[in-house]
Amino acid sequence: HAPTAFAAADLGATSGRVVVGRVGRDSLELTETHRFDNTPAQLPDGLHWNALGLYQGVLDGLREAAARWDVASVGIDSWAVDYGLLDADGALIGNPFHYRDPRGAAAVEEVWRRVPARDLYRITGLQHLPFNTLFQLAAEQNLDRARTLLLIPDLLTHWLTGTVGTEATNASTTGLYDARTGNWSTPILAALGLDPAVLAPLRRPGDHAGTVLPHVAAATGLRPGTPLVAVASHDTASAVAAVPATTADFAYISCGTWSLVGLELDQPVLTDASRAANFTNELGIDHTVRYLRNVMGLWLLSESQRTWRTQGRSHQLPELLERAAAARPFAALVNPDAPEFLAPGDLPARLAEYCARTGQHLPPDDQGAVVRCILESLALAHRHTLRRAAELTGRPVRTVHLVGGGSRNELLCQLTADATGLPVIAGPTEATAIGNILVQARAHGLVADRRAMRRLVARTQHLKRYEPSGDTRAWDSAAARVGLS
Ligand code: ADP
Ligand code: LRH
Repeated sequence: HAPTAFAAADLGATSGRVVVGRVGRDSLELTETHRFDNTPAQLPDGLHWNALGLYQGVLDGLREAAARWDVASVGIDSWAVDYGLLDADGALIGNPFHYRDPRGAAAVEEVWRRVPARDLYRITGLQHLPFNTLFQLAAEQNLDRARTLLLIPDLLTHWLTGTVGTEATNASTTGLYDARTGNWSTPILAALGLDPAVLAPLRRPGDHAGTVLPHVAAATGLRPGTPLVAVASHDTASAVAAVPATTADFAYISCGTWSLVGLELDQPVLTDASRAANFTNELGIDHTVRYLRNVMGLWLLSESQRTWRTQGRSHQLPELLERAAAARPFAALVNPDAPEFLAPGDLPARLAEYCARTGQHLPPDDQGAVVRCILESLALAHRHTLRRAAELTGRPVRTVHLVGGGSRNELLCQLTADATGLPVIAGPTEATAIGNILVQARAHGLVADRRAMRRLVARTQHLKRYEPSGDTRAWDSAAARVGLS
């Protein structure tokens, strides 16, 4: 049998890409047909995504895909939480807000007055992040005019097909989704005064999500009637689906703009201890639970690079990582999840301020020291989060799978192995696109189940193993210094 081609549109906060996966009985070959920057824009009313630019990038990638292969279906995933609103004519109201805009944070107290945080957790199992959809909606100015709310991948699916739906893994990040019933939470919607009719019906990964509109087929060269498959449209859910684990005792770090650090479970953990540790129970494929925490991730590095670029200084990764490798270990450490690192702006300066406040010294223009500080601090947060996850679930962890763009950062992989005292298996880099493709392939009948998906990834993709150095004592005292023991 010749392999079948599936197209994944994968929109990350750093970049968007279209990847074609050719899936055979025992083969998986990937080609990236297009990659484009995802650059937000600060407007007078706040920080926004460029939704039409992303749509155009997806069309460009699909056109290149269709020129080279007979594409059997298309799937779309993106970062979580954010949404667009459609009016009665189906037109997009304004530009979607970026989750790094502060408007959600300003609405948190008001939401908690209506539904106490403890009740929210009991129902949704969702970690508290100030930008969760429900907080953004409490600050939303356009709800009166809105007829339909669509999360970002669902908005693009709507533009490609005309259909309306909400994919469930991403719905689980809104704060409006009941983790116990698998439906929108009527009590939360009522308490917040949200009209349930604004929320589109739920779709599950593998569901049919419509066919490309005639003008989309004409613009891309896709066969008329090419289906869209609802994949795990939350990028992290697709990444976890593609973790190349071959045993049960694994943890994962989906490492890109964010580090999503945790375990795959069968049942949510909704205890007070879990809430206090701010672990989330987001939905994975096959009703699995992604029990994890957001760690600030390589945003700290990419935003530092952006700062240095605007200052006319060197900002290329290979050079920065080389300097970090040569820098003095444990010179300065931060808790990467400090809220002051969330917003865009001069990150080296904020890291330096944090260090000054905590009796450390970090010169913001010493690039080697800054990058070393970021990577060691991330490794400490990885270690802390993995240990908490194991404690809260009683599950042993013997291997860490690190997937996403961060798996190409050899220093970070080694530091994570050293800090955790566990072997780190790095790769694949494009786990998210692979998870997207394999859910389509499964819907097409080419892959049997989740384990077969993972085995296929493990057999076909380039992975690199990092052994821990063996002595975690230096890491123990470093962790204590930043309260991450
Ligand atoms: P997202 O999906 O959130 O946009 P990615 O998974 O694409 O993020 O990861 C992007 C990050 O991966 C970049 O910020 C960068 O730090 C890291 N990265 C990408 N390529 C390399 C590389 N060649 N070496 C080291 N790090 C890399
Ligand atoms: C990673 C991610 C993460 C969310 C954040 C908004 O791309 O989807 O899982 O918490 O973006």
